[in-house]
Amino acid sequence: MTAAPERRPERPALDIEAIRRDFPILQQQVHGQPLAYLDNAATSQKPAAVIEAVSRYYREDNANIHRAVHTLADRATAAYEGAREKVRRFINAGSSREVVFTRGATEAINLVAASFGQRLREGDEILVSHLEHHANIVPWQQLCERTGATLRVIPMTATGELDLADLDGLINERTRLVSVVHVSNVFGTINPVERIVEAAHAREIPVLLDGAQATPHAPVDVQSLGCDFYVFSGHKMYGPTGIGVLYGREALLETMPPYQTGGDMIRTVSFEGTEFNELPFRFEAGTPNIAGAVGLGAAVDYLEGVGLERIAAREQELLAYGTQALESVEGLSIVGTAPRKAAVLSFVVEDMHPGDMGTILDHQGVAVRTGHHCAMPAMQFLGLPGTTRASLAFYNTFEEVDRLVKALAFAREVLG
Ligand code: 7TS
Repeated sequence: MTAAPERRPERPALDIEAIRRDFPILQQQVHGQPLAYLDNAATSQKPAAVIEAVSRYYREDNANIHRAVHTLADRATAAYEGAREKVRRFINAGSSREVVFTRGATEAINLVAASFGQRLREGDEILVSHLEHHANIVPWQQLCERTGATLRVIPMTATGELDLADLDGLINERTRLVSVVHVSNVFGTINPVERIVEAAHAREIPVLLDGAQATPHAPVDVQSLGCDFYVFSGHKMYGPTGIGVLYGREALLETMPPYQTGGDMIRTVSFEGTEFNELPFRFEAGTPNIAGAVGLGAAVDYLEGVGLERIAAREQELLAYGTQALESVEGLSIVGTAPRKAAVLSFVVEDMHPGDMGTILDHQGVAVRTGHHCAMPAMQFLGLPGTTRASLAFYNTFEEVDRLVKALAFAREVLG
């Protein structure tokens, strides 16, 4: 190992110690070591404000929404719709009619594939990229199998970026939808999605952006991105599991048939037929995850309190430090070296299997993810069975990065 990289001073505006105290789970030890939680791309930890909002909802306000006239039902409805408005503001959607609550990014994509997908015919094309999470591949592949449409793929490069050289050839008169990831969960690459939106819109083709790894890390503005759909998960942005969002442009959502059917998504039902409810309720059949939405609203409040700009700046400092620190580890190669990245560090170490390494790191109190990261096509392209991935959040510290590097050196000793 070479000399330790230079540390930049902590930004005085962000009190990391105070922030870490907001996250009860970070205070624990694992295998006798302080927990260094570096698996934030899988799911991030929850601040007490989110945990308490969910708990308070169940303790004080719980009722079903949009139906009864009693006080608790009013409060529950106000809390759920209040959360929708917070999310609308958070992504700068033009209207809360464009914010549909789902179980997560996966369900949001499945919703679009099931509903928007009904207009697909044999010979049509859906364009995704080689960098996608399985959640943005399999629903389209299944849709293509059902309809006879073809799945086309924007290629990737060895650096974990999109190869857009032939973008204008890939988007053609048969393309019905372009669906690409905003920020890669494996490599951290921030894709030039504006360029893709522009190329697709030149042919009036709608674009879905998978923002699961974007919303936790930097401000997202769906109107300035210009996308038609934007999906994300609450649990990756410090909110609860089981809640996520589909943003859809109102004019487009209006043209789409329901996804699931049942209660709450209807206006009138008789045995002669059913009239569907207005947006966004038309896409939210059944009792939704009310407490989850409330928790997501609290996560939005928390993120806005800390400030997305400050979070992005802090994470860029951690990324720069972590990149330099990992490069000093003998035999280690960082996988994914795009110039614009979120704080994701995927790597392989010569002669070491990622799975073994994950276990040894865990015994040092360092939590990382190892494997294919639900992006097997990207791994296949790189000829790798998997990587080890440290994904950082603003509450992580330079010391935790140092502990990762130390634990890696230890793993090399044990396994080497
Ligand atoms: N899209 C991207 C880019 C993701 O990273 C993930 C989850 C999903 C979609 C699916 O999100 P879900 O909340 O619906 O499951 N990514 C990861 C990961 O990188 N490690 O574990 C889950």
